[in-house]
Parts: sequence; C-alpha cells; structure tokens
Amino acid sequence: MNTMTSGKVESAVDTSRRRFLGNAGTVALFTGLAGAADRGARAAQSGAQSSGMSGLTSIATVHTVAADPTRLPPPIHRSHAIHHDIALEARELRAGLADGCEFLFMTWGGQIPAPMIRVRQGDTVTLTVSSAASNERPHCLDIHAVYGSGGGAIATMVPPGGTRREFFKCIYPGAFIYHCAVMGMDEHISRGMFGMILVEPYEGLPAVDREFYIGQHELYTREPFGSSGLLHFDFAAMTREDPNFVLFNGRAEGLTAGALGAMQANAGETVRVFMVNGGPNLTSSFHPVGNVWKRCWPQGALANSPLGYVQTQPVAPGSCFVGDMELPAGETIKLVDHALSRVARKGLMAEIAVSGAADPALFRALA
Ligand SMILES: [Cu+2]
Repeated sequence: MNTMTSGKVESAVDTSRRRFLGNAGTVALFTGLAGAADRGARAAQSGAQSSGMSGLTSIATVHTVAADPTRLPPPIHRSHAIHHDIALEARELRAGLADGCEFLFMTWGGQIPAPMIRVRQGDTVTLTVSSAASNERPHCLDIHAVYGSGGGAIATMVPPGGTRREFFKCIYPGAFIYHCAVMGMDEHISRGMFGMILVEPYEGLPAVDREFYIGQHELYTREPFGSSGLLHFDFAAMTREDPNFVLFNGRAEGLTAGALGAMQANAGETVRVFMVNGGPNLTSSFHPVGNVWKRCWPQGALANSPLGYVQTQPVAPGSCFVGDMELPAGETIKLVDHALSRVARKGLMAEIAVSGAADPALFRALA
C-alpha cells in the first residue's frame, strides 16, 4: 500500500526544497488524512461569519501558496500495479500575489499548482477529497486521467467541511491536469485549483538528475498589475480573457532569486520540468531562455516518442508538458511563456540557477 499522506511526501524533501521554503515560509504544502485535526481547528475558529470571497472572512492568511517546485513524488521503479490512498483538501487562502499585494486563492492542499499525484499505468487509486470548514464555496475534481463520469467531478463534489471518496484506475499513460469543475470552474481554476496527475508508462521515463514541477495560470483582477493591498477578482476581464497577471505557482515572479528562490541545479546535469497549464484561458508558449527542450513530450502525451531540441512548445489550458534540458555549464536558465508581454508586464517568470563554471568554448562575450 502506497500512501501519499504528508509524512510520505516529507521524505522527498531535499536541500533545494529547504532553500526554497526558507524563503517561502511555512505554508502546508500537502495535506493527507492527517489534516483532519487541522480541519477541526479551522471549523472551531471559523464561526458563523461568511461574506463571500470579499476578504472579510474567516479565510486563513499564509505567506504564499506557491508550491515548492522541487517537491514531487519520486520516479517509479516497479513493474507491477499497486493501489494508492490519496487525500486532497480544498483550502481557500489569502496569500501574497506580488510584493505589497494579496489575493484570495483557492487551492488543493494549500498550494499552486496542487500536489502532483504520481502513479504507474495500471495502478488504482482511492481518492479522499475534503474541504476545509472555513471555505465558502463547493469544490470538486475533474481528473483527466479518469475514464468517464466527468473525470469524477460529481463524485467528488464537497461543500465546506465535507468529505467524499472515489475509486479509479489509471488505464492510460501521460501527464494529465486535474482541476476544480464546479459551475464557476474558470474562476476556481484561475484562483489556483489545478494540478497534475502523472501516469508513468509501463516502461517508466528516462532517468534524469533532477525533476521540477510548476504550474501556469492567469489571474483576472480589477486592480492593475503593481497595485497594493488586497486585489479583487474581475469576472468581466475573465470573460474577455484579459488578465492582469500571468503566473507560475500563484506568485508574480515567485520562482526567482529575487522572490521565493530559484530552482537549483548543477552544471552537467539533465533536468526534467513537469508543467501544467491551468489557464483557464491562455495557451502558454513555454520556452527556456538560453536553452532548448532537448527532449519533450507535447501535451504530456508520454505514449509517443518525444520531440528533440524544441525551442518553444505550446501548452494549452487543460494540458501538460514534460520536457528535459541539458545544463552543460553554469548559467541561469529562465522559464517563460514566450508571449512576452506576460513576462514583461504580468509577472510570469521562473529561474533555474545552474551552479558551476561558465564554459567559454560554448559562449563568451567579445569586446
Ligand atoms: Cu473549486
């Protein structure tokens, strides 16, 4: 029995995670069944007050909801199917969006993107979906790796304080999005309710030295980029598909040395990036500045042969990307959406800091 409760995931912590969390604060990144006590405490303190997602609520405040990109389940090295017990808790949280401003996010497990679920083709899952008692909205999950039944959306519909369970079998391989699928799903996804379930093919994936997991989405706010205080959701802007923020992990330029910390790697390593695009509306033109995707699987379709040496790969909303990069010398590789106004004006940026010496045989500036 493999469980993905909080204790299990803690074992995957490494030094780069600690570096990231040293900046990111103490937000709980993954909640398993052990979160029940926490939910009870929230219920006790939430009281009867509720006034919508207005900011005048019992919703907890955390420093950030940005997921640690180094925190993901390890690669699978087995040749038989197993059963997984997995728990996800919906949490509505007030958190930093950029320097000096906050937003009311909706999350799974307190993080954006939601925790990566990693299984092998043929594995089965019992999923327990709960909702913090302090939440104000119902939530549910459409999991693209689930056959039929709206990806489980009806079976997992939970009101605040509720719990539902479902069983499913992962019959096809690939990197799939899972996302909230209530009536106002576009708002819920924009606010952060999306993540990835990785169904490894029977033969597994090629080995790499490091793996990272990030999620892109866009936020529609009434206030322009650069505003301070608590920002408010703008439904008209969402209808126009005209966001003020385009983000990795719910934080403007969060995964950079100047904010929560860059991802870390060493020269000579090969790294893999798992990216899920929640959208809800924008396609990402996913590009590593100063590098290429040496090997990538468009749409996370792992049953197919990968593409080689791709500069910019489209990642549609409601889809995923798996790509590998070589890092032959010390450098900082920036991950961007090459629709560059999103980088220059809307907060989209992540960095991989590559330790090691530069190699003048590869590149050098000339006078
Ligand atoms: Cu929701």
